[in-house]
This record gives sequence, structure tokens and C-alpha cells, in this order.
Amino acid sequence: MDLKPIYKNVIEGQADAVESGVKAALAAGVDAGVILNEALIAAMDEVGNRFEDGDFFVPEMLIAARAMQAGLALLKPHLTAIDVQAAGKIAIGTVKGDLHDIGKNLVAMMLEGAGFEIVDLGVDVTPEAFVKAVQEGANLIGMSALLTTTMSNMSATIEALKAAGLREQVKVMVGGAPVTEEFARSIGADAFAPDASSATRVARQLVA
Ligand code: B1M
Repeated sequence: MDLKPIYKNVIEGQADAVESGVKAALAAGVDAGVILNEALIAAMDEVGNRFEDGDFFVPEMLIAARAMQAGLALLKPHLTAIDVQAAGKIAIGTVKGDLHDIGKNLVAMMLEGAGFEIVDLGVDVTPEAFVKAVQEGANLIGMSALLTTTMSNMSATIEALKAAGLREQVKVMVGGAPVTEEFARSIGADAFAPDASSATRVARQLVA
């Protein structure tokens, strides 16, 4: 089945058309992961390119994001076939100053499917809120950042965990488009994951 119309409708922010396209693709037996990667994520990459080129502005990015999320909601049950065993409790959030949540939501969704208990702290999450989540029992922290300017808040959160005497009892995983393995190492995170499916594998290794 041709996924181009879904791709095009995400870029154009046509949420209803994205929903009907995703429904039709699922009904035709297209794998949910293929729809996610080849239509939804690919479209958001193109939206980013157009923004960089000055063809799109924030409102266009926002309506494209809404259209993507409408498609993502339909894929969720197909991406999260729940494993039986509870794998651990992860507090996940987009760091302070950063409002991008699509990638973070996708990672949370996949981790939920892998059996993790999810505490979704949302966006613009302060170091103090991550610390509180660890005090309340999270054994893994997942931080997402999409802006180069907010990546430093990952390191601020790790410092806050140390200051609270909690660093040794929690594993820290980081990710998001500008984040790299090298950056993760430099701030003392336990792991980096480049995408949602590897985040699941990495999280499992961290709590094993
Ligand atoms: Co923003 N934005 N945005 N934006 N936006 C980017 C990130 C940008 C790269 C666009 C560009 O210039 N090409 C650019 C950042 C440049 C930079 O810092 N180097 C940018 C900018 C500049 C901005 C504003 C500053 C624009 C402005 O106001 N002038 C502003 C900032 C607001 C703020 O946060 N304070 C802004 C605002 C917005 C919207 C609100 C309009 C909207 C977000 C809506 C929302 O999230 N609800 C938006 C969008 C949609 C984007 C782009 C187009 C798409 C992001 C996305 O959802 N991608 C983005 C361009 C791009 O990334 N190509 C862009 C799809 C998503 C599935 O991918 O989030 O990368 P991603 O997640 C992946 C991996 O990174 C990884 O797994 C996910 C799935 O595979 N991952 C993890 C993510 N988190 C992880 C955590 C993990 C592990 C893996 O462990 C815990």
C-alpha cells in the first residue's frame, strides 16, 4: 500500500486524513512500525527541513505535530503488545525549557509495551521534578531533549540527583535528536538511545 498520502497529510497538518490513512493502512495489513517510520516520522523530518529552510514556521510545525499524534494514537495498541513481567519503573520527561514531546511519548509508549511502569512527567521538567520521581520509587530516569539549548538541563538533572544523594540508586538514559552517545558519556548518563525501539533494549539492559 502507498503510504505517501499519510506522509503528505502529516506535513500538511490534515489530522483527519492522517487518521483515515493510518486506519486504512492497518486494515490492509501494513506493519505499524513501517507506518510509523516511513510515513509519520519521515514526515516530521521533512517538516523540520522545511522549518530550517524558512518554508515552514512554528504554526505549521505545530499542526503537523498534531496530525502526527493523531496517527500515533491509532498505532499505539499495535506498538505496545504488553510483556507480562514488570521490568522496572521509569520516570520519563522532556527536560526543562523544552516542549517537544512526540519522541518522548513514543519512547514512553514502547517502554510501556516492554513492561515498564511509566511515570510520565511531561515536558519542561525541572531537575527537582526528576529528583522527586526517584524519591517516589523510580529506578530509571529517561530524559529527552530536542533543542541544543536544553541539553545542558540533562547534566543539571544528573547533578541534582548527585546533590540529593540519589545518583547511585537510579539509572539515567538520555535521548533526543541532538543528543549523542558521546554527549551522554560526557555528562555521566548511564546510557544513550538513538530511537524508541533501541530505548527499550537499552532500558532492559540497564535494569537487568
Ligand atoms: Co521544534 N525544533 N521548536 N517544534 N521541532 C526542532 C527540534 C528543530 C530541529 C527544527 C529545525 O530547525 N530543523 C529545531 C531545534 C534546533 C536546535 O536546537 N538545534 C526546533 C526549534 C528551533 C524550535 C523552536 C525554538 C522554534 C521557535 O519557537 N522559534 C520551538 C522551541 C519550543 C520549546 O521547546 N521551548 C519549537 C517548537 C516546536 C513545536 C511546539 C511547534 C513542535 C513540537 C510539538 C510537540 O512536540 N508536541 C515542534 C516540532 C514538531 C519540531 C520538529 C519539526 C519535529 C520533532 C518531532 O516530533 N520529531 C523538529 C525537527 C526534527 O526533529 N526533524 C523540531 C519526531 C519524533 C518522533 O522524533 O523527537 O527526535 P524525536 O524522537 C526520536 C529520537 O530522537 C528518540 O526517539 C524518538 C523516536 O525514534 N528520542 C529518545 C527522543 N527522546 C528520547 C529519549 C530517550 C531515548 C530516545 O531516552 C529517554
